[in-house]
Amino acid sequence: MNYYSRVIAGVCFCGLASHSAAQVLVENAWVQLAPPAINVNAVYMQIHNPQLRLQTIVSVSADCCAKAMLHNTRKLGDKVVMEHLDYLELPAQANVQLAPGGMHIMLMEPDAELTLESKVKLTFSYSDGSTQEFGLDVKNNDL
Ligand SMILES: [Cu+2]
Repeated sequence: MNYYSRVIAGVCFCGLASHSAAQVLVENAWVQLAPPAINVNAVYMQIHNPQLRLQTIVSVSADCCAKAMLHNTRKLGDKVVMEHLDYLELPAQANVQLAPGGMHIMLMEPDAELTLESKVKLTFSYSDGSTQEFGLDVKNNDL
C-alpha cells in the first residue's frame, strides 16, 4: 500500500466511524404548550444531518402520548390544513426546520395533559432501522 492509498483508507475509516455515531443533531427542540382543553401538542426544532448521506425519519413516537406524527402545515385557499407526512428526508449535511406554520411533529392522545413541568422523550426511527431519542421541555408560545 503506498502513502496515497493509506490516506484514502484513512478517509474511508473516518466515514465509517461517523456512520455509527449520532444520526442527527437537534437544536432548539421544544414542545408547544397547548391551550386548555386542546389535547394535541406540536413539537418544533432544527434538525441537522451531519452525515454525508441522506437520512430518512420513517416514524416518530413519544413517551407522553399514544400517537405522534410528522405533519406539514399547508394553505388550502383561505384555510390552513395539516397533512400527515409518511416520512421526513434529511439531506446530507443540511438543516431541516420544524417551525410554526411549517413542518412539525404532532403529539396526540396524551396520557395526561402536558404542562410546563412535563418532560417528553421523543424517538426518531430511521429507514435503516436505527433509532434516536431526545428529551424535550414544554414551553409557552412566546418563549
Ligand atoms: Cu399537526
